[in-house]
Amino acid sequence: MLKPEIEDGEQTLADPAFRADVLAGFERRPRAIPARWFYDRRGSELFEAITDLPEYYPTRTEAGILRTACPEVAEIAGTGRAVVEFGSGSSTKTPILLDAVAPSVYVPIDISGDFLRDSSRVLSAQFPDLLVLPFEADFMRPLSLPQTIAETPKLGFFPGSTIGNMIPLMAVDLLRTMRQSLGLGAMLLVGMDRIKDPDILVPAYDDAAGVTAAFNRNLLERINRELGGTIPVDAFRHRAIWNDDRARIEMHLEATRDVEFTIDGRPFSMAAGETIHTENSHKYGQRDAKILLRSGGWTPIAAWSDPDGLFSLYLAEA
Ligand code: AVJ
Repeated sequence: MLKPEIEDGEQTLADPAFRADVLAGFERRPRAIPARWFYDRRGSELFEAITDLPEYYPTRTEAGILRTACPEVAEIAGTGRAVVEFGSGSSTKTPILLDAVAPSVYVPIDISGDFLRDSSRVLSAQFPDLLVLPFEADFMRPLSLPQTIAETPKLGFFPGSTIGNMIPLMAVDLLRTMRQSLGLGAMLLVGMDRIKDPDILVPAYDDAAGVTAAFNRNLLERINRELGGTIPVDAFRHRAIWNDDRARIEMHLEATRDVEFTIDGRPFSMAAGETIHTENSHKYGQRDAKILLRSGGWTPIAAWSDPDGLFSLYLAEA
């Protein structure tokens, strides 16, 4: 995913929602900023680099599961569905599903029009017979899909364990919203990362090469770039911790000394040791995942995992 034509260091026009989330996030205690703001151009590049790290198993594991599962998904879901992807088409996973299901229509949904246009162009070139209908929207809200596919049953696709970024309350809300958006007779294929030994989980979010640390700190750089911030980024340390009680990896940025800075002209200060909570990545056991799906109005009908039980893929029906 590439966001074009912005030079590094150039002050870009700030998204008012980004500004509001950052200011509110520094005001509250504990300080917290929603994880969705990681993904500016630099953040998306760093995330791509994370997916290639030896410690970060989810992406390659899920791709492996998809290669086995998708032909079976096609058998269960049948042909003639429109595939609707929530968070638009990453480079490697979407083609695996499209190859197996051979839908006539593919609807990638993303909040960023730039990413959406880029990934749609790539997929259209790869699948010349596929009608690609990019849809720029916040998939957390109910959406009306194009009238042309009103009668076509949908197969929702929500890979990458993105659902793990949400606290369960929000995840259930989203599942219900998806059910409403996808309509009667819909199915949903969703990837969830599993609970496992913290000795595997923590390094996946705190890699030896420091790419995840750079990804986390880029949020502060983005604030400086887009909101005219003066945060001393090198005074912050990346932290990844396993919260066993809530079954999630948390990422934080910890001030290593007392710091004072401004964001959009407003003064802020943090004492050494204080943190900003930047991400949750919830992990679900197989029963947890099924309860979550049912709570969101979906009936699980099939599940697939890798041989090591690191990651799972679920197929559910509305
Ligand atoms: C894209 C949200 C699934 O939680 O594993 C990777 C993001 N953060 N390394 C995840 C992420 C740090 C990733 N998701």
